[in-house]
Amino acid sequence: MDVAVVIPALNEAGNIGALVAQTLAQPVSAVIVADNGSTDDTARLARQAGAQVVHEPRRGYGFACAAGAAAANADVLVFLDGDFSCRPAELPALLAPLRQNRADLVLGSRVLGQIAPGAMPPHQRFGNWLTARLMNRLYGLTVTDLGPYRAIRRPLLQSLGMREMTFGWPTEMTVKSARRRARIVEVPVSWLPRRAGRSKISGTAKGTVLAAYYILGVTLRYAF
Ligand SMILES: Nc1nc2c(ncn2[C@@H]2O[C@H](COP(=O)(O)OP(=O)(O)OP(=O)(O)O)[C@@H](O)[C@H]2O)c(=O)[nH]1
Ligand SMILES: [Mg+2]
Repeated sequence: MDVAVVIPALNEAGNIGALVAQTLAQPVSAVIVADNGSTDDTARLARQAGAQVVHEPRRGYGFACAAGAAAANADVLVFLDGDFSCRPAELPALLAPLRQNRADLVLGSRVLGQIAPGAMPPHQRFGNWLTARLMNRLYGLTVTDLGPYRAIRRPLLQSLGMREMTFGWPTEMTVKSARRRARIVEVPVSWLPRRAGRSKISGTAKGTVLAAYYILGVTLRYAF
């Protein structure tokens, strides 16, 4: 099974070099950093560490993930954040259900795993819990979290016709896969506080409100 890792990154110069190096130490064939218009050294440091870098000037988490995915031709795509909040060493566990051919989409659950102190603010914990319950109710799922650390078969992703190019991207992937009756499996993953640099989503009021709005909107949109 050929695996490519896509890392969306916006101004992650303090994290990206070591993150790429640790990811390349895993059984993967490529690490693609989707540089979302960074104004720091993210692209150069990513390349220096051995990543393939694609540039996506349109701002948005989904735009970055989509650009990275478009540049990959592996059987399986893994997404992980560029701020070191996910552990590359947990990749084998994330990939196991795909290798065993019992999943098409594997979601890393931080609720089932370990959340480091200070890594997830209470409002995000509550919002994730509530939305996961709503998603389960509407789509017949049994998920516990809405995390970004995930692995998907590339043909499935390509068939989804992804449209949410900002905060709604991970949610759209999950609910459309559920609609397709794809096999969705959760595995426990760790969640760490971002190692360096500034928060753009959960650590800011604007980011939190926008993320909640998009995540809920997408959860409802594809339900009926
Ligand atoms: N918000 C945002 N993040 C982007 C974008 N493009 C890429 N990213 C990356 O998406 C990942 C998630 O963003 P974070 O700022 O870590 O959001 P968060 O995890 O909610 O917040 P903290 O971990 O508390 O900083 C990081 O790797 C960002 O660098 C973008 O356009 N907007
Ligand atoms: Mg983060």
